[in-house]
Amino acid sequence: MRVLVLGGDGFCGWPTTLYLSDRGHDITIVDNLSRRKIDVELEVESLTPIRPIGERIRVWREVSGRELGFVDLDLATEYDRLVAVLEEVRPDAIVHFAEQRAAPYSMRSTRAKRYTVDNNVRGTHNLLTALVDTGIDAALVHLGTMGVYGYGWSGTAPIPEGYLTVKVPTPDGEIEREILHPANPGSVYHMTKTLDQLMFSFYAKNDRVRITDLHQGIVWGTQTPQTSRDERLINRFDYDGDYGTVLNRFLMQAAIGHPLTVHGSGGQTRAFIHIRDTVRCIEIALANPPEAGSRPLVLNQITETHRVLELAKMVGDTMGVEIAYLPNPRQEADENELCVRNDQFLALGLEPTTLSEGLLEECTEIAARYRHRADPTKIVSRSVWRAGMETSGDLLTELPAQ
Ligand code: NAD
Ligand code: USQ
Repeated sequence: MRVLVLGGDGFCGWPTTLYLSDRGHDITIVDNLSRRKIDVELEVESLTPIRPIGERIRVWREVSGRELGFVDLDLATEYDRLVAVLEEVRPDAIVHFAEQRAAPYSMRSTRAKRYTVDNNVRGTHNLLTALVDTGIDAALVHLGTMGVYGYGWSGTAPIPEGYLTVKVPTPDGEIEREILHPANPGSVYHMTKTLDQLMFSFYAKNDRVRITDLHQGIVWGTQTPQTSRDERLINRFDYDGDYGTVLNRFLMQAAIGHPLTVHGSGGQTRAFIHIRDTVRCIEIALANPPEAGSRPLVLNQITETHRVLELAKMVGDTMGVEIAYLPNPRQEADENELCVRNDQFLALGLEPTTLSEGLLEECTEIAARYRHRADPTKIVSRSVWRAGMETSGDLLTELPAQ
């Protein structure tokens, strides 16, 4: 297939690009490199050294013999160029990763809130209108989030895959309907994903765009077999208070001897998936698009759920580091249950990679290899959900000697 990977320079997009290329698909990356620019703004870098995009593509050609296209384009602001790229590439499928994806970043300032909404909502809408405008019938696979469902709303009831069956009282008795699961976002970032869902519903209904929305959990790990082929292909490893996600942060913190930064009591339960399963899920979704005219296909892209404290204890016990209970900078429940259906991916052949399979060690090894690149003053999360919320001071200001 000819596949456009929007956001193909990012943490999920780069390994997906290499995986799909390795499987024989023709890939063109579209990315405005905004994620790299946000690193400059935040004065932090991926723990792993990320090579410039041109070098990444050159090295992939050297090791695999395969070409990758690249277009530096802003999905949210360069509509005419987007249309031109679609007309030139005429993709069979599009994978859409190209959004501002950090909840803490989206809450750090009014400017960041406005940027996140403008970037994500306009980008997705531009893509949908461009597909209609050009008449290109490409299957669209979008990376959504488990966070659209919110946490705790349905107690211990399993979260369905996108749609909830409800009974509607009418004067003639109850009728049954399937509706989009109520949206319950916990950050401006998550809110943009709930808006994406509405746009997908409309364009699937009105214009018969074929859309799969993957409600992905927190991705952990860093390398895939493809990104491991050459150090210059290495994937991102975000560890800072805005972009680092919880399990990778704990693994990195343990590797540098930093106490594990549990927010509040650590009772939050979240869904997780390893990066190797992310790329596989995308391949599965590309191979199984919905029919034209049907509602968006929603798949929960997760393999397991864990409580934050349980993860901290597991990492802390294995690696001999302490847990620090910090004031939670987010507005979120102290504790929640989470039970998630993921039957569709399992039925389509996903074989889940779980926490216990040696990948924790692999990830810790990478963190240890690049520990010298860590800036301990970037670790504590300081983006607060409401002005005046308390945050912790730095727990370390210098890297401890090894
Ligand atoms: P990332 O920030 O590493 O990658 C996103 C890429 O998109 C970046 O390379 C960025 O430069 C690009 N981009 C952003 N806005 C753009 C625009 N307007 N035009 C062109 N390119 C643009 O994020 P990621 O972790 O790879 O996440 C990818 C997608 O998966 C996101 O949509 C995110 O919401 C979703 N997701 C991520 C996780 C996770 O744990 N990382 C979990 C669930 C869902
Ligand atoms: N947390 C800690 N300590 C930390 C970091 C986080 O206790 O050092 C807690 C947070 O308070 C939160 C939970 O861990 O309760 C998860 O936080 P996270 O930063 O790992 O994940 P989140 O903000 O939800 O966002 C990440 C990705 C986002 C994706 C989402 C999937 O950045 O793109 O959409 O995971 S999900 O959480 O399923 O919605």
